[in-house]
Amino acid sequence: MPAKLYVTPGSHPSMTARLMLEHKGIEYRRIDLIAALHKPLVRVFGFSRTTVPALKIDDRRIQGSRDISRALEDLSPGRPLFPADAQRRAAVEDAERWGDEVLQPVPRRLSWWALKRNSSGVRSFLEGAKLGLPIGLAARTAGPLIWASARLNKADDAAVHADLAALGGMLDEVDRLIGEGVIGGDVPNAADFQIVTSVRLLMCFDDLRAIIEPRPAGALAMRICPDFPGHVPTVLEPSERPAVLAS
Ligand SMILES: N[C@@H](CCC(=O)N[C@@H](CS)C(=O)NCC(=O)O)C(=O)O
Repeated sequence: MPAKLYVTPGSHPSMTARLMLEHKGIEYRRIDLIAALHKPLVRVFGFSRTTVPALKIDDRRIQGSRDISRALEDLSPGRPLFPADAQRRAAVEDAERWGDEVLQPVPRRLSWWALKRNSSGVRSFLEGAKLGLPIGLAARTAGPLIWASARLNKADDAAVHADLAALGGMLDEVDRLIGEGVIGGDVPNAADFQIVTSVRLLMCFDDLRAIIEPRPAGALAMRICPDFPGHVPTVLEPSERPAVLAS
């Protein structure tokens, strides 16, 4: 039976899992769930936590993009996600952890905060998703779920303003990892797949795309993850535009 990957539209770690499964050439069926409603649903499907990506493969249930990268590596060692050399592997694992713990929450908070401010882009995130209802209807009724997701992710003005202030440094870190060859090689590794989906989601924002696109981080995100449905029109007030945007 093919693997099943539970995702939500616009979920960047879900895209990380999709890209890793495709990299490994593992056949899978994608199950799209509606954000916020997915939290109880993944529990109903037998997973222990409430997050996506959630992968059912060979009767195993694995949650979390970093646990998924390791499980895929064990199940299918071809096209490795981690270098064989111990020192290089440690660098990739560190970068993957940073991508998961530090970078990943930033585009998540920004997305829910921005959609709460202007929900006109919500339909674009649903493109291609099979939610069991027409995407026009899903988009029109998304208001309470956007509000709930913003609240669940603590995506308030203070958190988002801090994220915007930190964004330039985070993009510098991605560029540094590329410069040092930890990510950005000819064949992507687990840290590439972890980090580029966050950068790619940030590039869905009209407010941010132009400053990310010319950077090594932007080029790498477009190379590894060219297709990421979603478009967030300009939402930032001039006073909220981070220093990185002003330069
Ligand atoms: N960092 C973890 C967690 C992913 C995560 O937080 N996913 C969000 C969607 S992008 C989610 O399912 N949130 C629901 C929750 O926090 O309960 C990973 O990379 O898998």
